[in-house]
Amino acid sequence: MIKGTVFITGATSGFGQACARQMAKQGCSLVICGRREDRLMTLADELRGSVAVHAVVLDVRDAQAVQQAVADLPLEFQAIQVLVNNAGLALAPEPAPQVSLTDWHTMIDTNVTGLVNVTHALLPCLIQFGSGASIINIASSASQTPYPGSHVYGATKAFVTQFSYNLRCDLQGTGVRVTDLSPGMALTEFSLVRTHGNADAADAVYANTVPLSADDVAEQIVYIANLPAHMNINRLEIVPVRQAWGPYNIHRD
Ligand code: NDP
Ligand code: 8X3
Repeated sequence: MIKGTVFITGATSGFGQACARQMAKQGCSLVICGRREDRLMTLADELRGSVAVHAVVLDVRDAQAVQQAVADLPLEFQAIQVLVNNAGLALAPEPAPQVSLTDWHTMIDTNVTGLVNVTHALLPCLIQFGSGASIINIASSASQTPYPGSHVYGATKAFVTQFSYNLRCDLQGTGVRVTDLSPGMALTEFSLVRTHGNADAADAVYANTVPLSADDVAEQIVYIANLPAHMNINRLEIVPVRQAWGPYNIHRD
């Protein structure tokens, strides 16, 4: 049962937005973050009809801004029970030699450094909450399944998976749970971002198949956060029925 506040990064779109809406239905008070202020405020206005919402325009890559945002949390939002480390992105689905170093850095800065920034800033709150608290890190099926064009993206998500496991070791005895939630293909703005705004290329990713929806993933987040306090899911990988592994790719002369 969620009695405290749910802190969601990347709430302006996709999983984070769906999660905010579903957590609001559970009656949870929310801290929602993202860089796009207009979207964030629209969501906050929508949800304030039912629950308390604190909206923070935040770039997770900025460690100082993250620390300040946590320091500035109004008293009523300080009992953080659930951290949903969701903000993240893939860039450039092209093969590695064609990808700019800037895109690689942006993925590392967001998916690795940003997630670490938020986790570090909120650990004291989560430990203070203790039994029943959860860190839910959104990794990806790409953290364990290599594929062409995943290069740094999949590697950042492998970091998220291993960081989740390692955190569990260090949080033993605190009651704080850690889960790596790893979705496969899901229809959000993810592919639009990945293709640098190429709508046709993004639509092609989801054409003639049935991806997960943002709500499918948000439901898993709500489920994990609501588990009895003595239970921890270490890793939960969810994929569409239509997504399965391929064989090794053989290069032939
Ligand atoms: P979306 O693009 O729809 O949402 C991404 C969210 O991350 C946005 O709210 C965006 O907000 C936020 N974000 C990105 N960069 C930053 C930043 N520097 N600081 C703060 N917020 C940021 O994609 P998804 O909902 O699909 O992605 C959510 C997570 O799920 C990501 O970590 C992604 O890697 C992962 N994932 C996605 C899958 C998919 O197929 N869709 C599958 C597996 C995992 P804003 O731009 O306003 O800052
Ligand atoms: C996103 C899922 O399959 O595009 O993490 O890597 S996939």
